[in-house]
Amino acid sequence: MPHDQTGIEGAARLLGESRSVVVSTGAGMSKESGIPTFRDAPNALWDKFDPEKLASPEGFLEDPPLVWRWYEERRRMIARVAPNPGHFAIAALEGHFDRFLVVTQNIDDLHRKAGSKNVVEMHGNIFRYRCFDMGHAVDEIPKGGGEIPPLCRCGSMIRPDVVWFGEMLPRDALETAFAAIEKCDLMLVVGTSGIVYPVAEFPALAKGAGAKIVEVNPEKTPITPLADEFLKGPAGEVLPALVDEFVRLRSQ
Ligand code: BJW
Repeated sequence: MPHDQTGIEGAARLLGESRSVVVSTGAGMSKESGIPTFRDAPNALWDKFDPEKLASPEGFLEDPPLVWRWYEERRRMIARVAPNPGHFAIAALEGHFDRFLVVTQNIDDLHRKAGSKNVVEMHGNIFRYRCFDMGHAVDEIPKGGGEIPPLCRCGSMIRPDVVWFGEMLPRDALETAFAAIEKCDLMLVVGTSGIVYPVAEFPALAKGAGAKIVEVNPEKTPITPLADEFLKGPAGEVLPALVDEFVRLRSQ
């Protein structure tokens, strides 16, 4: 057994007692799909690249072609990968609850590709574009993913529609997330290091509002002390086992 069965049973029982669930996911969720995480070695994105340079408005303005190329390369790589069993397990849970929301920091669209319907993207989506100055949505960019950012009809540079350090998160996404967190009975936190705000504070907000917390991660994080169940292991193995156990308990 690659993971702790007692923890799985406890977490499945907590799910069984819940009517309203929020699932908060980070980069570890997509690691088994082949997308590197940002911070956990080896091969983390931020080992090789400076986050302030590549994921901040200042970094973009300093070297637009560098940032544009970096995101185009990542976009092409992400377009080739598929959801993993963890994404499918979360999608399979959705129909069992009165309210169920996936709040993801990931920009890869894999929750929707796995069939999740109620998804809020806190840090944007790498398959969308907008312009830097005005935020105009850009439906089509010239084919071929050139070496420099194309220009919007307003003359401003086009950028990926993701949230960089120092930028506000989308207001709608924040409002939807906060409303669901306030009312949830359980928050399932998967594959995030829990250090990037404001999403890092979601588990504490949920706990403060009376929710149970279940965390899935191969490593402990700052969220772990809040967890009622910590399921140590990779999302692609732990989540299918958790959903199987939840369904087994339901059918008893
Ligand atoms: C597995 C696994 C497996 C491995 N299965 N798990 C309050 C206090 C302090 C600072 C701030 C604060 N409020 C705002 C800030 C500043 C800043 C911030 O938080 N900085 C911290 C680093 C200190 N936040 C912001 O700037 C945010 N904006 C904001 O708050 O606006 C208002 C404001 C602005 C300025 C000042 C004050 C207020 C915006 C944050 C935007 C983050 N953007 C990025 C890039 C997105 C685009 C892109 O992809 O390029 O988002 S940074 C990067 O980190 C990315 C991620 O979404 C985010 C979180 O990373 P995540 O998902 O947790 O990944 P990792 O790699 O860190 O962790 C992976 C985890 O998976 C690990 O735990 C592994 O163990 C685990 N794992 N394999 C399950 N198989």
